This record gives sequence, structure tokens and C-alpha cells, in this order.
Amino acid sequence: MRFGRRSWEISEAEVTPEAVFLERRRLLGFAAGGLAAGLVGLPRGARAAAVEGLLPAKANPAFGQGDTQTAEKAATSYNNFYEFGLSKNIVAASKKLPTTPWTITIDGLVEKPLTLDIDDLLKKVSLEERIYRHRCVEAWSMVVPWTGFPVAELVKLAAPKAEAKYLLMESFMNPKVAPYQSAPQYPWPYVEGLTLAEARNDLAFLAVGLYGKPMPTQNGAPIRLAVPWKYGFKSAKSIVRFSFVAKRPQTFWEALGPDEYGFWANVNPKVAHPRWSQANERRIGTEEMIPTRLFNGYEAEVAGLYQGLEKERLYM
Ligand SMILES: Nc1nc2c(c(=O)[nH]1)N[C@H]1C(S)=C(S)[C@@H](COP(=O)(O)O)O[C@H]1N2
Ligand SMILES: [Mo]
Repeated sequence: MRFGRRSWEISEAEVTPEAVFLERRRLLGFAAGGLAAGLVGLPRGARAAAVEGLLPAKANPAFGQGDTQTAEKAATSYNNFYEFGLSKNIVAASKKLPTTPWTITIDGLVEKPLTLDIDDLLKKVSLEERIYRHRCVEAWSMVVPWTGFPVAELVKLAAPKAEAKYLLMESFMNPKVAPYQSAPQYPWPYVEGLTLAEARNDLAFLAVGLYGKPMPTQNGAPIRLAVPWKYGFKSAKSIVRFSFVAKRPQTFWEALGPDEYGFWANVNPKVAHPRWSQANERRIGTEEMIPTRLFNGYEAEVAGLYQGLEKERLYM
């Protein structure tokens, strides 16, 4: 039980008729757009995210040709974000996460450790739009336009030392707004990781927008990973820390169920999950069933990363 005022609640002094009206609208879930969701509920002094001024970004035609995009409504209302609940319907709960300002730490075995606001990070990279497939380990999938920049750009900014072999990514920790983070049975915060070779692969992407708009909170605002050749749980949402480390990090899902969710988690229709087949997938929105492809169809881009690693559990 907590008795103090939560950071996202408005104080007595701020209770003007407009604020009451907007707060009620927000609680009823009406004003998903700018005004109520963007202003009410944020700590005093919060500002609009700089990403808005950078959108829409130029589409990169090298990615996403030939795929039918998933309807925006489906991709932004059917989500996995377990900090906010175990159902797919976490949109309203996730909106309680304040995402401006948002501080990012880049640390570990690097020449240039950095702590900076996401707005300042965005000044150091260039944004583009890429259409990627996304395949959840639960056998549903989608095709969406992310706006962001390659993870390789962040690696370059950090200048990792020779001893750095992995990039660890950590999601936010804020049990006051994310109810499931108070449940002791989960190893929060959500942690994921890539080898540095994977992180430098051009496909590995840090997304700050979706469908040409700032990233919706439920999809991982303000910044989330998109590694489309891997099962969806690798793509950590709402990242606050990038840490360059020598040892393979233990991830959230490995800590929970090492026999079911491995570190590599590359998509492979021939390697079943212990409890279900991975041969086919359901496209959300259309509910079409289609065959799953090796590396989610990105074999040409990423297969080379795994040469010599055939003895590892690459596909779990
Ligand atoms: N922090 C965090 N990141 C996360 C998750 C999560 O629960 N918490 N779920 C993962 C899973 S299982 C999937 S399939 C994708 C879902 O992303 P989407 O909701 O944008 O489709 O986010 C991944 N990233
Ligand atoms: Mo997933």
C-alpha cells in the first residue's frame, strides 16, 4: 500500500476546472492525443518531446518492400508490456509512465560514458523510417514502420573498449506507475542483450517513432529496440540504460525460464518452443496464418553473425 501522492497525479493547487475536466477525460480514456495525455499526468515542467519536430523521417526504401503493413490500430492496441499487466490490453495502464524528460545512461566498458536526455541523444543521430516484420515467440506477428536509427550509431558514440563483448539494454524501473514491478516474482528491471557484432549489424535498430508519430507508450516510448530477426521479447521497450560489458548478461526471460527463453532467440520455424510449434504465425489485424521463416526472413542480412556458433542454442 502506498499513501503518498504519485508523481503523475495532479496536486491540489493545480486543480482548476480545466485540469479537473482534462483529468476526467484522461481517466475515461478519451483524449489519447496531444493535450490531455501529453500535459496532464506529467510532472510540472515537463515539455513536449523533441522527436515530434523530427517526424516524419525519410523512409529507407531498403527495408520493408513487399510486406503488407499491419493496421496501426492493431499494432498499437495489442501489446506485450508486462510491467503494466499480463494481458495484451495495457494501453491505458502504460500511459501512466512519464516519458518526458527521459534520461539515458551509456556506460560500462566505453571510452565515452554519457548520461543525457533523449532529446540530446536525438541531436547526435539521424532518423529514418524502416518497415520491419516483428515475430513474437507466442506465434503472432506484425509488419510496422518504425522511425529510429541503427544501434551501430549508438555504439559508435560510446566507443566501446576492446574488452566489451556485449551490449546490455535495461528498461525503466518505476513501480509507482508500473504495478507489476511491485510483484516480487519477476526479476525487474527488464533486461536484454546483444553481442556487439549483433548490435553493429545494420538491421539492429533503436526506434523512437511508429507510423510516423512519436512512439506510443504502449509500444515502448520513448525509445525501444527492434531486432526483427529475433523473437519479439529481445526488443526491450522504454530503455534507460545501454551498458557495454564483457560477459553475456542474464536477461529477464532467461532468469525466469532458461529452458524456454534463451539468449539468442533467433526465429526458426523448425525449432519448436518446448510448449508449442514455431512453424506458423498469426498476423495481428488480419488474423491471417502464414509460415514462419528462418531468421524471420532476414537470413541474408544476419546468418553470417552465427558462423562458428552452431553448437549454441541459437534458435531458442
Ligand atoms: N520492457 C519490456 N520490453 C518488452 C516487453 C516487456 O514486457 N517489457 N515485451 C516484449 C515482447 S514479448 C514483445 S512481443 C514486444 C512487443 O512489442 P509491441 O507491443 O510493440 O508489439 O516487446 C518486447 N519488449
Ligand atoms: Mo513476445
